[in-house]
Amino acid sequence: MEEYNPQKFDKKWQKTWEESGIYHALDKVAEKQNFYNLVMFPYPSGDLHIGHWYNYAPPDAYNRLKRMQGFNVLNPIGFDAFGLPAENAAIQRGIHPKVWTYKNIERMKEQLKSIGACYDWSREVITCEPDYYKWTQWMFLQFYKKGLAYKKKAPANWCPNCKSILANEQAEGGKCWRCESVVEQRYVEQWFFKITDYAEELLKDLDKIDWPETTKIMQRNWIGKSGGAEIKFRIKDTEYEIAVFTTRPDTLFGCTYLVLAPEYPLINNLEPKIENLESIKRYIKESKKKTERERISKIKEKTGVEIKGIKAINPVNDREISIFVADYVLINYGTGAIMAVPAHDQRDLDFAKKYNLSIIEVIKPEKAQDKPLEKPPLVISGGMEKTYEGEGILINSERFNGISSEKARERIVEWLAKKNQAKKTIYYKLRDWLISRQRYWGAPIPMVFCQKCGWQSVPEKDLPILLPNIKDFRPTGEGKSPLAKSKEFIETECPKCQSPAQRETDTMDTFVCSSWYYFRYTDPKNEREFASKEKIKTWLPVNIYIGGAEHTVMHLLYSRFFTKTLRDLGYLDFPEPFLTLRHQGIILGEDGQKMSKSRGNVIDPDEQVKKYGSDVVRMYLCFMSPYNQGGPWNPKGIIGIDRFLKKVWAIFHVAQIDDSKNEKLENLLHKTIKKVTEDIENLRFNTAISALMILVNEMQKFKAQSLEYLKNLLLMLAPFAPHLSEELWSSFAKNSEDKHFNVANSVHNQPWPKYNPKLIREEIIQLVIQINGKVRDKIEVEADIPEEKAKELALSQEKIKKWIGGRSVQKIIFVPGKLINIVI
Ligand code: ANZ
Ligand code: ZN
Repeated sequence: MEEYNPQKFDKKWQKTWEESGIYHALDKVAEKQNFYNLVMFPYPSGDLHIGHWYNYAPPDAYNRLKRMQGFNVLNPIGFDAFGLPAENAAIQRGIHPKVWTYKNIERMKEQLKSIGACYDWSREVITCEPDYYKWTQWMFLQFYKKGLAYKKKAPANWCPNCKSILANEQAEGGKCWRCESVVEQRYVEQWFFKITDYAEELLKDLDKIDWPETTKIMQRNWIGKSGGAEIKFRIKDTEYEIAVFTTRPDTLFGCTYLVLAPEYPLINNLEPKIENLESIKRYIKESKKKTERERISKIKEKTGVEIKGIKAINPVNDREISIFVADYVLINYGTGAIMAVPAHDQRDLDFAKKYNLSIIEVIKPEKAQDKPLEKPPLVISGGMEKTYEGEGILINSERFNGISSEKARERIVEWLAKKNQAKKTIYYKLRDWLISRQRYWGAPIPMVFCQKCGWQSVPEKDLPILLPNIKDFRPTGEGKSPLAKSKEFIETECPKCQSPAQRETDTMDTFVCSSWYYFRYTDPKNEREFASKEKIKTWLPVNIYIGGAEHTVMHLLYSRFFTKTLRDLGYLDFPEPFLTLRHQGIILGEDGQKMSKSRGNVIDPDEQVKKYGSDVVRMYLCFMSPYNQGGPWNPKGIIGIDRFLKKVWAIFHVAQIDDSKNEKLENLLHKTIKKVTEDIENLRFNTAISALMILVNEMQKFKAQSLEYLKNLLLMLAPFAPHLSEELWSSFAKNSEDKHFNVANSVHNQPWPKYNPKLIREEIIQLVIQINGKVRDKIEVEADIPEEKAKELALSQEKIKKWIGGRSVQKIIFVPGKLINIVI
């Protein structure tokens, strides 16, 4: 017998598939339903690692099922080629980013092809190609026209290592997403996209999409909707007022001072009245050095200075209270000022204790009695360690005493609103998306600055604004893009008045490029549009999107924003780009640790392919664990899959053909078809493979095999082991000349097998019926009887009816395949 040697045929089939164009998606196929299957495209990092394989190989099994089920599937791939990752790597190696990027793309393409996935390479998209970024720039211009792109001086996250400004999403927790350096604050002019205009819709539409709940929660928190009120505090003896944002207006009677962010503009206006101006100014200057993360840290001691000479008036009781500047209050959230309630807000309590400010408890952790208390308890202050931040009833709040905090929130705001001192408001934590990068390797921002006319957009006909091929592409470190060094690039004329003007030298955040690539795949060669409306309609929204969870508040949020904006611009008519989203887990080293070169636990997929062939690697990745969990690489596990495929190979090579029926095997076959179909549909690749293993073990017991069973086995293996299946399909067909095997056509073009429900004869089991834990009856039922049916059946048994004897049933516990317990 010829041995299983995938090295002999893997490459052959990959080449055949590529040359025949079998995986090319046609835009319209009569009687076929379109299905857009998308995987996150890689950035050209240099080498395909096992994580890439995990992102791409199991979804390919899913993809192949869809094809065989008769869907017209679009399964494209490309490269997210601009951006910091490629640029940093290029700088480290002293190679030009473009050279580096294209070299990597070439290499990664070869590696990607060795997965044997059915990508439609004819639609490849590379974001650093001018015919792609022309449209990235075009989108910028549409956003600008709509008022969704603007330039503003703003404090921004500066990564001292990457020497560039980062978006908030890329500096989560105060660290650079690329190199983990602690970011600094810089105050510079930057381009922004107004994603905040879509905050509410981005939040609301999460309910419309089938995404992992954890991912939705992260986006919800990132958008951070907060309902509350703005309360106005007058400043004594002036015409000024300070508005604060609070989510707890019910605690107003406990407000004992106000705090302004150091950047709060009113401080300038009040200067003449401030008695300690010097120390205030010093404090403001000091706080500029701190990052936002340091400022809001729960552990770091809170600092601040009282503004002497001015007082605020608490609108609920006209009490005079002090005003502080303190940097635990941020300028870019709410109104930049807060009312401090030390008894019920931990940050305020920490601060109050440090500066010896009074603490008034106003919420008691109790249920409301809905009538005012006879005698409210006394003011409690000092000695408090922990705040009570929950709901309760009001105390020390004059006529609101005894009312629930929820109700009091409404009533106090209504009351103050009449005096024009309060209004309900909503704030979002989401900030506008900062897209300027002072870096070379990105799409130039298509704007021109003219001394006379200000910022002007480049006329659309002049796009793309090409990224010049400059030698010195290193970041300057002075907050300017390397493009600023290229006179040729900068100098241009004003599109409006034709006088000399200068180009914007910042480039766009690479996440702009990746926010719309899935549209381009539908129409990758279009020179007049980013994609025609018709093509977009043909394929989008994406049916299923598979990729890592690490871009949850970046790529996955930005893409939703782009889709909504393009909808409002009239280019499409759906609100969400990705109907279903699934994340793969992470593959760990054999030692259960994260794979890293320094630990020496990295698995190189190329080596594995060399050793076992592509199918074994693919199939092992599908088999090793539930897809969304990942887990440690297990060398024994992959050997197991190797054995399995050898077994399959052997069955096909030693079998005598005998088409007589075998009832038991036939039932198992149909059960397996059902299970494998359902499991792949739900990305439960591991259990689908287990079912195939059971079937193969059973088949192995027979010397002679039925052609029909063999054929069905191959069809089910095709999504997981496409090379082996194709090889056996073609060679076996040649020898057998059987009608079952259509040699002229690839196994991957065959229809997916259907199971016959009649053949899946259910196993009959004994279901025990208990009442209050005591066995009272036994009935015969189908093993997989649904819960409702089992309960109904149990309750209708005469014996059971007698035992219940008209008493009411409290609860019914069902243990599938075993028992039912009726609690009365
Ligand atoms: C008084 C109060 C009493 C508050 C109380 C809370 C508890 P979220 O839910 O995150 O929106 N706050 C408002 N603006 C702020 C800013 N710019 N910097 C720092 N803190 C700010 O938080 C809203 C609460 O955070 C607001 O409600 C305010 O403190 C504070 F028992 O007002 B609260
Ligand atoms: Zn001009």
